[in-house]
Amino acid sequence: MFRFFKKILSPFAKKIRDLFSKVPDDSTFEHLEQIFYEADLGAKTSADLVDKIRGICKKNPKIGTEAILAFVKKELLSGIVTHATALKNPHVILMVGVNGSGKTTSLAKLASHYIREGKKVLIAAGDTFRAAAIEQLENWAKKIGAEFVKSQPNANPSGVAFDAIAAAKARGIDIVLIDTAGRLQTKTDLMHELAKIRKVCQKQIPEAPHETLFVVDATIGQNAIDQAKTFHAFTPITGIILTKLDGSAKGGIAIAMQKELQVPILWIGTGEREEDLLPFDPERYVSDLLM
Ligand SMILES: Nc1nc2c(ncn2[C@@H]2O[C@H](COP(=O)(O)OP(=O)(O)OP(=O)(O)O)[C@@H](O)[C@H]2O)c(=O)[nH]1
Ligand SMILES: [Mg+2]
Repeated sequence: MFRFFKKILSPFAKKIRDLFSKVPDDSTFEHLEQIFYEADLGAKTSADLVDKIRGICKKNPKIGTEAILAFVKKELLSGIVTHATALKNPHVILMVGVNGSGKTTSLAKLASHYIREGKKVLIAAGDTFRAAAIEQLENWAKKIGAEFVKSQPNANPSGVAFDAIAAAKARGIDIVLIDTAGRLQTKTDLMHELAKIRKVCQKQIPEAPHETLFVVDATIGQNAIDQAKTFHAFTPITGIILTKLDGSAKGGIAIAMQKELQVPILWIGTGEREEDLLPFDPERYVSDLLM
């Protein structure tokens, strides 16, 4: 499964190795900053890292490339949050994010993951704005064998969440996954609606939703961080799903996001099929980044 990460991440380490195959000078460090920046590590992290590496090279001109890479690895991992979620019964997961980020697909992938683990899963069509969105999710539910709760198009999404959790309690469901409509983080009224959905979940189970997962497209680069910050301000995000990493050559966004937000990336989307979802392991990821 980690061959995927290696494929997208290994050019990063190769570029650094090539760069340090010669005695470093000022242009080496400029180049290095560019490599970090292009990998989507963000301007500040890139500049800070280069300053530190420049200092190390000055102090120890004979330091080898592998030692530099080991230092980069340590730095990238510092401050990265990890987590373990204990599943509640029923365990309620709310999916949020901007339009087209991959919420519905990721929800189906997660549902499929839990079903393969032997859990009873119920999916709630909380994106009530479009009939097509309800249909898309219903098709997934049929395909993967999940129970399904929906409303009429344009019904109140909070009502669907409320009904879904009630049904889950009555039917002994383990996992409830609630889809929501995509929304731009600048649309304040829609952002407030997310808070309403959360409140209604709490009427059914005081701790619900147990997870609020922010789904974000890796190919949009640093904008992902701004999006996440605004969502986080309206509705506390407990984890991130980074999608479409198969379409991005820039693995650094995963590191930059966690450092900036202090919210763990839990899953990574690597394609459009239900099995294209990988759990995110920062240690392993950074190792592959620097292979
Ligand atoms: N290549 C690739 N495509 C993905 C991935 N995740 C989702 N997609 C595709 O991205 C498109 C949008 O996915 P959806 O799951 O419908 O996105 P959404 O966030 O639910 O969209 P809205 O409900 O319209 O806001 C679909 O064509 C998906 O197949 C991924 O990890 N990799
Ligand atoms: Mg959707």
